Amino acid sequence: MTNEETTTTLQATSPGTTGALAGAAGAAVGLGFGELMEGAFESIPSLVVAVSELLSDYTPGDVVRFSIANFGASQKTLLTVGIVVVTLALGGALGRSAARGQLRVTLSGFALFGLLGGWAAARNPISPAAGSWIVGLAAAVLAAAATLGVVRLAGRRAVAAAPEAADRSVVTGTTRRSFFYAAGAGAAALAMVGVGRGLRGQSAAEQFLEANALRPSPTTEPQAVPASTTTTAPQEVAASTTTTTTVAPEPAAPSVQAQLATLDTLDDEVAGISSYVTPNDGFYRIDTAFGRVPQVDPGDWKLRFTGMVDNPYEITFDEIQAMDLSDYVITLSCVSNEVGGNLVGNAVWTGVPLSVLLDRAGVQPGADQVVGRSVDDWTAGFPTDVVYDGRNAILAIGMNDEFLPTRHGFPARLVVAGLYGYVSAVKWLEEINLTTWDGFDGYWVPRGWSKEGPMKTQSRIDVPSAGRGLTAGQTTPIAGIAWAPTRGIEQVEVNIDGEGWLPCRLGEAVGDESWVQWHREWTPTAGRHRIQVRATDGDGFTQSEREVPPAPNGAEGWHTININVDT
Ligand SMILES: Nc1nc2c(c(=O)[nH]1)N[C@H]1C(S)=C(S)[C@@H](COP(=O)(O)O)O[C@H]1N2
Ligand SMILES: [Mo]
Repeated sequence: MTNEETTTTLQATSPGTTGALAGAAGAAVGLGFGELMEGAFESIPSLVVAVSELLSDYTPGDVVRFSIANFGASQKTLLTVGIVVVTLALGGALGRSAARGQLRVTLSGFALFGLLGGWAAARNPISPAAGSWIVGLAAAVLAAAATLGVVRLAGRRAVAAAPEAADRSVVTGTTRRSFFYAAGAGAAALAMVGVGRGLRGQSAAEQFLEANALRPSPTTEPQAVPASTTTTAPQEVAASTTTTTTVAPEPAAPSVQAQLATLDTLDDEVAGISSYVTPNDGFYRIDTAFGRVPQVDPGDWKLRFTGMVDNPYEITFDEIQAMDLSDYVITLSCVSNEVGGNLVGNAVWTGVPLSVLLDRAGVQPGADQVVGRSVDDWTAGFPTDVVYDGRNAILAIGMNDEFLPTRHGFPARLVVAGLYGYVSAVKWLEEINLTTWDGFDGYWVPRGWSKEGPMKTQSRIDVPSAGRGLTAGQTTPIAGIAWAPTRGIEQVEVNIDGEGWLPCRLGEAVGDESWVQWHREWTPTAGRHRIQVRATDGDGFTQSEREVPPAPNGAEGWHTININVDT
């Protein structure tokens, strides 16, 4: 390369490239600062997370309903990546303005960013408002300073290298130099993210979980009878008899732990079937929390009973642990679970009946809705009747013999048998509010999902799974799960190639609020086969072929798989 060519290259560089690089790097510095602060202060949310929450809260119901229903993990990642990309792009545009000397545009742009970030962080129910605003605005100041810094440095070097090309009103820089400085700012941004992650450390919730184990549930005590039967029965007896007779104690049913110990499940028998109890780390997770799930310090936490009750009260985590805890096997499913989907799990929940807690509060007449509210201000409401109709509606602190994992609602959540999670299963619960049915709509209701969410009867084929090689003439299991809490599953049938419904063998289950495993052997011929499943619940209702999408109140239809069998 000759000297002359070098000069030409320098003169040809555009302020646009320099500015875009500088602005994107500046925006990265702002975002990185947010991550650093999130790591340094437990209550400050990441700016990216805060903006994700903001966007998801203000997304019109229809969009949420049809494209990002109930926020699974992949939609969240997409949104987060999208926010970072858009922020860098907008930063780039602001950087270009800076390089063209339109300082006012750049500064007001970053100021808007700061206001948006501060507002998004401050409106998060867990974060302190003042601290959030400071972080948002400081991030914007740093972003603007980094942008202008890179533009300056790159510009100055260009002027020094090619003085004859210098135009004071338009700062030019070489692509290489601006890239160098922008990369420096970008590295600083990444370093802040790294340090932030390093600082994050263990939350009080995680420390508690590491140091404490849920006390083992008794294997000999009778299974808890829903409180409605124990509290209302004596009154009925007193009203109908004149002599004072004591109610005979119920025959001691074996505890859930004892039942589980001898339960004849299909776990060991059928390879590939969903285990009867879903392990905690394999249990689906659905919630609106972005980034780290809420970390609740059990030492500070209280659950409040409010609204239309005679005695509003609060209860601590220690007090709940000291109560009469029982185990309940309850299947939980998400309303957005597609036919054949995996947003469903079966767990042994440890807790106390909600009726016991509500009776202590004294539910007032007309309070026909129970609304649970989480520390992150998510809400779900269900009819007060379901607490007293004999099903298990519980405040849970344990899941499969452990305290609730943070992902699943530590320190306490609701689990109501027979209701989809979106109308009942509040995680990180902090308030139970009694109100009227019309007095409040839970989080997903104004977003287009039904106000009532009774769980539908559903079944799923686990094996054979598409893509796994089967050989003609070799017997193989067809197996899966079926659920209809609180009705229970009466029968499961499969239909192979439309040749008629064949009954399946059911595994044992604890009660009617749990899913059942089902199984049938099959010796296929070579070629393509279609397998369908349908379940009949304890009410005698059989799943119909009609296909219904998840919105607005749960999917319907027969799970159908197509399988190729080799010769
Ligand atoms: N705080 C809070 N609780 C929540 C939600 C939420 O977004 N926030 N989502 C609900 C939904 S839609 C479902 S399906 C269940 C899922 O519970 P899991 O994540 O423990 O499986 O939690 C419910 N509880
Ligand atoms: Mo859900």
